[in-house]
Amino acid sequence: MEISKAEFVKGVIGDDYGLGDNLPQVAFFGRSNVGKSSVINSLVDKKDLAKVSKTPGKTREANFFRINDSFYFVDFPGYGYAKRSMKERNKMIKRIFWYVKYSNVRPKAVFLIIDVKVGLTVLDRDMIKILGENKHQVVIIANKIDKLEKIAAEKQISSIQKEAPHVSVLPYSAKTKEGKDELLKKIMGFV
Ligand SMILES: Nc1nc2c(ncn2[C@@H]2O[C@H](COP(=O)(O)OP(=O)(O)OP(=O)(O)O)[C@@H](O)[C@H]2O)c(=O)[nH]1
Ligand SMILES: [Mg+2]
Repeated sequence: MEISKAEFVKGVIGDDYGLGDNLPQVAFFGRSNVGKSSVINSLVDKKDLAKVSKTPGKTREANFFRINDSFYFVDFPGYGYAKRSMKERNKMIKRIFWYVKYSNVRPKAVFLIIDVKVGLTVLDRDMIKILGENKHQVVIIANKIDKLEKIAAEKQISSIQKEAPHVSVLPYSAKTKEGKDELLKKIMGFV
């Protein structure tokens, strides 16, 4: 299935993630700068639906995009950006944990985006653990695969897969759109 319509609906700073229409949500989590906004743009074939930042850590709101009038992509602020104050980083992580644990809206799935060259960080592992404990469906998107040669890419994917054996890991590039069909298929299976 293709995405024929994608529109920005709103940015949420507080804790109210319901939009009053009960449409399903899929969430995109990940460290700052891993390409969350770029992945969303690549899926909807628009260059700047979600703001892509030269300076990481720019997205502060959880941004809601309505897709095909039938579900939402939620672009969460990145966690773990080193240049932010510890206090602010903790605040961000708390908000994400709150959404995962207590929000009135449960996402149908969480797509955890990582930079394939960096692999899983400590915060990503914590996130996977908490998502698992709260029975969320999780898929890891190993983004920026275009930055690795084929053999290095395969090696890195299998080592990420070994670290997170119960989660599927999708090689992806928001730049070349490698993996797009597989990712769309996964998303459509959840919503
Ligand atoms: N080579 C390459 N670069 C990418 C890819 N995806 C994103 N980028 C680049 O990575 C940088 C960060 O991308 P964003 O989409 O803004 O990342 P983000 O995770 O939304 O960042 P925050 O909102 O700050 O948390 C930008 O310079 C993008 O152009 C990719 O697949 N390949
Ligand atoms: Mg972003």
